[in-house]
Amino acid sequence: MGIPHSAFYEPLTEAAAAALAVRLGLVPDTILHCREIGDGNLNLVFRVHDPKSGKGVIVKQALPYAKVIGESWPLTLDRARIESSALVKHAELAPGLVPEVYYTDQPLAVTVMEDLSHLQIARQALIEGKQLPHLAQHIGEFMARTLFYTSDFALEPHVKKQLVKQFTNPDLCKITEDFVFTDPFFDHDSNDFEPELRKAAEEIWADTHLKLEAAKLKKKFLTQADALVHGDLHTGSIFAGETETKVIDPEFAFFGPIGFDPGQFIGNLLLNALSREPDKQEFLFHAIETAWNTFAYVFKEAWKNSSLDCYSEVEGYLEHTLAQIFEDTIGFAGCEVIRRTIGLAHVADLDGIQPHSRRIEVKIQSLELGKKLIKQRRNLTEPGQLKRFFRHAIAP
Ligand code: SR1
Ligand code: MG
Repeated sequence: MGIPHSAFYEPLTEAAAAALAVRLGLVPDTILHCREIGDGNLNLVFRVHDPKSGKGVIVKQALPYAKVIGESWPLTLDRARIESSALVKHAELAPGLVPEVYYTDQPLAVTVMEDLSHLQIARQALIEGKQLPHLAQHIGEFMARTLFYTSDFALEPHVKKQLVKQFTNPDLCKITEDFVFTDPFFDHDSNDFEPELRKAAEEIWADTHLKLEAAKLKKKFLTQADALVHGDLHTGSIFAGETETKVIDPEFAFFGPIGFDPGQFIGNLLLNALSREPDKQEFLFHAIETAWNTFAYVFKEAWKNSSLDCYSEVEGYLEHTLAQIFEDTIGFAGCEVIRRTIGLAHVADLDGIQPHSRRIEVKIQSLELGKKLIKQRRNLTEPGQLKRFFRHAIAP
């Protein structure tokens, strides 16, 4: 684009973010609005917007520490490179389902991308009771395409291993290893929960069967380099509207187990279901079925049309692969549900429940659900079973 890259890192101000967008020719050099709108845990996010033309862009910058914890916790700026490379890869594999990247500056840890302000973060929309008619199908497609086409089923081994190198992401993986797969299962300082949940948390820490199953899932996350997973595919990483869906924030992307993304997505739909009265949960179970069925359908079609694996036509191999992904999905969903209830970084679906006594009741249900998803994941073989499982798991 002819714009010189910066030589060194410094956090942007609103004025500097606006100046960058003007320099890139993405917004006119008139009276601009620029506001830092980041509400996530890690980064600065500026929206630069020209009210006259309606044109806008997002300037996202990684901070050298985790915003959610504070400056005492350094965090690699390399995550900005991972995020922009993953957005580009995702756009290639799942066109229309990610924001367009206009510019990246690695030393400055900046990615400039499409403004999606006409859409709403899916978590917030679901909390408000919106149904997001295409969310589940779009996410099913996104997961199948990005996961299948970055796996050994679709790539030559050298190409795949080159990508594994490019997306090696140890610092961000460590966050997930700690906060999703470890700390909530132990009496760790990072855990965060209401005093009324202490007994339920202590039951988790003492549950050796649960810990054995959590250890197996953690091992998969650590070692199973199946495909380029988004790595943080909760409903806060998705913009959605009536017709459009865009997956954002792949800074946690790395080569991991295929079931991780569907597990996080389904886990977050279950968290939203927990926050609702039973007669308002139906949409979520339907969305879970649609997401999985779309994922499985698109994955199967890709396998039939594009698999390079000489074993792909061996009877039973595709079915075995999908059954294993489903089992992992349910287990990872269970870890996500527990972590968002007693670990670090909660979700508004549960934390926003009023009154306090109801919130505690629901969080206890959430822990029960999470435990059973992990321990009984092998008993579930298709998404249509989840509604009954859910009701049974949270029954008093
Ligand atoms: C310290 S970061 C906490 C969480 O925020 C991100 O969105 C990930 O979910 C991470 O685990
Ligand atoms: Mg994020």
